[in-house]
Amino acid sequence: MWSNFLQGPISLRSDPLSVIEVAPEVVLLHGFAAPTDALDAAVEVVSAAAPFRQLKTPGGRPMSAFMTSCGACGWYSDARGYRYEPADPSTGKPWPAIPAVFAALARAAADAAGFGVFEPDTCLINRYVPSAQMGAHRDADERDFSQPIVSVTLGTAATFLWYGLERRGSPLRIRLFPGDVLVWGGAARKGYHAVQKPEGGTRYNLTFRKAL
Ligand SMILES: O=C(O)CCC(=O)C(=O)O
Repeated sequence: MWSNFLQGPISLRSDPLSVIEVAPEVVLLHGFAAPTDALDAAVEVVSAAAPFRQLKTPGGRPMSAFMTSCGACGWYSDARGYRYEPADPSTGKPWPAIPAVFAALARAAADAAGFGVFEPDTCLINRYVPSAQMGAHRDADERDFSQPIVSVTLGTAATFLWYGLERRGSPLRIRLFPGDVLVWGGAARKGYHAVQKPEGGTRYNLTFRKAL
C-alpha cells in the first residue's frame, strides 16, 4: 500500500490535510497541527520555566538537539543513564504542566491516527539548530508501551527516517513540515527512527508519551 513512497522522500507540502499510514501502524497526519502559532507560543511558555539545555549521553557525549520537557515527568540523560525525572534536575522544580493546547492536540492526533484514547503524561521538546540531528534510536524508557507516540513538527521542515523494528537497511524517508504530526504505536511502538538536520532555520519537535 505504501510501496510507492519507497522510491524517495514522502513530501506532501502541497497536499490538503491527509492521513496516510506510511508504514504499518505509523500514521502521518499532514498539516494536522497547522497553523502552529498557539503551539509555538506554548513552547515559549514552557521553555521560559524550564529552559532548553544540552543533555549528555551516559557516555558523556553532548546531544546535538537541545531539550526541555513538560508534564508529570521529563526525559533526561546524564552519566546516570536515560530516564524520566519527576522534577527538572537543573532547578529541582517540577516540570511545567503540559499546556492545554498541547494535550488537546496529542489526544486528537492519536484518535485521528486510529490509536483511540491517549493521555500523555510527558512531552519532550527538542530544539534543532541547523547543524543538529538525532541518530537512530527507539523510545524505550517508558513503562507503558501500549500507548502510541505522537510527534509534532514546528518551525521548519526536516526528513524523518523510519527503520522499523530493526536498526538496519534503508529507512523510509518522510519529509515533515511545520504542523505535520506523525503517530506510531502498536507493533511499531518500539520502532527505530532518526531525524536529519532541519532544512534551514530552527526546528522544534514535540514528542508526547505515556511514560509512567
Ligand atoms: O524530532 C523528531 O521528529 C523526533 C524526536 C525523537 O525521535 C525523540 O525525541 O525521541
